[in-house]
Amino acid sequence: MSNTTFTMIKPDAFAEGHTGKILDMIIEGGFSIKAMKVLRITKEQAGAFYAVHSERPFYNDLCSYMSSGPIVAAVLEKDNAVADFRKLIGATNPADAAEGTIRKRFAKSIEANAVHGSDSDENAQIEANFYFSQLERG
Ligand code: IDP
Ligand code: MG
Repeated sequence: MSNTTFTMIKPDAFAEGHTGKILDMIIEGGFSIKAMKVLRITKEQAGAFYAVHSERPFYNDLCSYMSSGPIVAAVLEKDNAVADFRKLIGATNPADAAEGTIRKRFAKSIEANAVHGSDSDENAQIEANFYFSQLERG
């Protein structure tokens, strides 16, 4: 599965109309979109998705934020997808994100940082399965 990663366009970026430009950067970056949908998740679903962070001080705010409006969820393919996508999105904190990255361009804060990207092949699989059935993923 080293050719697959999972992303979300987060509520602030979606609400501000950055979806088209972000998808363009993803496609220009050499990724193909294997599955994609717009949806809203509940705070409980956000809590399950980010369960790994449940002990962190920002967890409750993060779950409220991620359920505050529509998001885009997508499965992406490219050789070396996980690492290359983390490079394309940039550091978690936009203050540390490199020029030309999606977060540098669109993130508003360390929390409202525009996009999600999986951090391992294993999590890419788990996260894609969280949002998409096998049928939807093809
Ligand atoms: P990542 O999205 O770059 O992998 P993680 O450490 O996995 O970063 O954190 C998950 C998400 O939690 C971040 O994308 C961001 O939205 C939020 N977050 C991370 N660290 C902080 C923080 O220190 N304050 C507020 N929100 C944070
Ligand atoms: Mg992470």
